[in-house]
Amino acid sequence: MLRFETAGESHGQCLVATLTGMPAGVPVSVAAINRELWRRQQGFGRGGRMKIETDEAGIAAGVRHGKTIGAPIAILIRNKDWQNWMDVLPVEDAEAAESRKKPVTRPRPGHADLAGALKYGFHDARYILERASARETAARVAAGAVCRQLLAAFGIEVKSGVLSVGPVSVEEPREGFSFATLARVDDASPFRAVDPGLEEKMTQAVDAAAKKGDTLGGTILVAAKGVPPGLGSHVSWDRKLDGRIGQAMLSIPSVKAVSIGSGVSNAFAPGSLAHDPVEWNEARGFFRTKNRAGGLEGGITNGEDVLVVVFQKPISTLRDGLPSVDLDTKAAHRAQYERSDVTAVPACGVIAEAMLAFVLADALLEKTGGDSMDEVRRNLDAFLAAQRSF
Ligand code: EPS
Repeated sequence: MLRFETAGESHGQCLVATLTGMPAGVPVSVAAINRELWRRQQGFGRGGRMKIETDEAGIAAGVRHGKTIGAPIAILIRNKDWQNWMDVLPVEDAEAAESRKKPVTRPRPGHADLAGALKYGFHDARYILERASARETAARVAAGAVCRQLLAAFGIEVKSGVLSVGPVSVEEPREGFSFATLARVDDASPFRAVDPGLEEKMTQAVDAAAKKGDTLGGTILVAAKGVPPGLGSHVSWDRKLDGRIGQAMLSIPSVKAVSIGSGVSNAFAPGSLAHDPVEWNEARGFFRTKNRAGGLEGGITNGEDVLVVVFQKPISTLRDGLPSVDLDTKAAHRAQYERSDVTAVPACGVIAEAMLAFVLADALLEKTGGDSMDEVRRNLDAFLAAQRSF
């Protein structure tokens, strides 16, 4: 139903997001998009680039008088750093352009540099890293911010919080995490940690890594509240919503694993403790006494909160460079250093929220159909009424 694409390189003119398939009449606030872009730029351990940029969305299409019109939405985010790279990455080739290039010939293990250079046939990984850079995620966050506004109109809220950075971690409770785990997350804090008491230790861990020229990954809980039952389907592999969430999360740079609810710890638990008992009462209908399934059974939402844990590897750019090989000479050489972050776990949480908002908005529209908000609302209300009288 819903599609989004991004274009743009880290040091090009701008990033672009297009979002197609939104019904007409979704209220869109540019300030709310900019708030999400601000959140993505925060966090202790970010590199120098975040001091250069103040990301702001410009909507070029699809929104008029504060509401979507059903047409494709186009959002632009300018790169302030472009002015420092105009001669390095010009659109049209120019005289002496070759001498202004900033080639990357010693690929970073863990980065797209080598795989991309081999695949696209470049002996300079510059074009690869320009697009592989996590800068692209600003455009995702902008598109996701529009999806959040659709979800908010139906009482669905998406949030995240950092569970761990490097070795500093909260423990998963026996009943699993919940939306309430996120109650104390403060967007203005250095880590957006679910336990603010851990932020000092996280700061020390990142400081210690930075001193050694090292980097740190971490884990994040991403959750959605108010999700109706019946999104996704068990009937085909590609309609299972947990699979679609997994794909969306694994597409985020540096994310290498995803757990739906207590998916990882359930693999080590007996079935009697892994699953969530079903109860029923007049007020709530069917519900669960806990939510280790993360709100998804058979690839279908069950009306409980959707819970996802995202695992981010440490950033692959290390100050001293890991062992690598020069693309031209094939001689052993330390990997090249490019300005980077020591950790970006808090930002990863904001990006994961955007991706979850997109997948849920897509699944909601798939369930309801509808070209206008009125139609979506009518169809959703009818489905929910049928669920209540089941
Ligand atoms: C990022 C922008 C990039 C990096 C970082 C995230 O900007 P620059 O390369 O100019 O410093 O700071 O990207 C990476 C860590 C990476 O490996 O690409 C951003 O906007 O989030």
